[in-house]
Amino acid sequence: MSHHSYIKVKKEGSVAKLYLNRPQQLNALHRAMVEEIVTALEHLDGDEEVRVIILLGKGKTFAAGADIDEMMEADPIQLEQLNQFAVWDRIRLIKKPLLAAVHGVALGGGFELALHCDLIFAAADARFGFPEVKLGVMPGAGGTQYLTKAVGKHRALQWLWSGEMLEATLLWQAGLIVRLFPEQELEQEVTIYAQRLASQAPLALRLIKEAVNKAQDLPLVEGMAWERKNFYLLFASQDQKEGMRAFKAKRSPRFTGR
Ligand code: DAK
Repeated sequence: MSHHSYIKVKKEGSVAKLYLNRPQQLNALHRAMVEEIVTALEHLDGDEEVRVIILLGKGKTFAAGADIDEMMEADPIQLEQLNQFAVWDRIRLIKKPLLAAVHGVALGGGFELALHCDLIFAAADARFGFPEVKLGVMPGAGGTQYLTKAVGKHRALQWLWSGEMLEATLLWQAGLIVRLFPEQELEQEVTIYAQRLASQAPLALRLIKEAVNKAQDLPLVEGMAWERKNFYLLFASQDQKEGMRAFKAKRSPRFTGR
């Protein structure tokens, strides 16, 4: 189904895979590529057959950051007028579970893309980093915010100031990566995880995601209100009835997402 230039999309039942596919440039993210990624994510988010989305990289690596060639001569007025983050910010609006499977490196914008996913899985020898400081700039696509929320101020500052490559094991210890696998098993293992997730009630998954994201943004009382609203909402679903009846009948539930 893929008619894209810089990505590849593959549907495997209820799991969709979106591959970054600009391997000669180590999947460096330029504007046209970001546009393709976000448009495809939105398409999959609206596709009833799809329940979980996995982001992966083709070739040697996940993504070596934003495209330096494209940024090099930029000036601030041009950047303001391009308003390229308007596209990027739509990633946050994806409602379905979004998993990153990272091998090779995830640097700069590549790391930020992984941080926009709900869970990050990685190859045991993958490396991550924010090299922006070495280019005389700083992250602009959420790096300082997402990383700080994920690992706290002190580790975030250390890593953002150094610009160093960080071993996946270090990020796993920090709780940012949920599981590590040998690189040759990464895609298969993340697919198995995604398939299991795809058998859960889809509306529950998306409303849990929304509530957890609110927990990161809002004061507790407001977050609790979101939780309660979403909890009530699920009682309007057929899957709530199915889940509870299946429990009583001692059989497995069959969730339809309705
Ligand atoms: N941009 C452009 N080309 C890149 C690239 C990049 N980020 N990374 C690699 N390439 C290109 C290389 O130039 C090289 O091209 P040729 O020389 O073959 O033409 C080819 O990919 C292979 O790379 P290497 O020869 O360097 O491969 P190595 O295995 O030796 O090294 C490396 C791999 C990952 C260590 C190295 O390539 C590297 O350090 N890359 C740059 C890492 C980096 O500084 N990344 C940029 C951080 S700044 C935005 C979103 C995010 C951002 C901005 C805007 N929007 C939504 C608009 C964030 C900014 C950043 O990410």
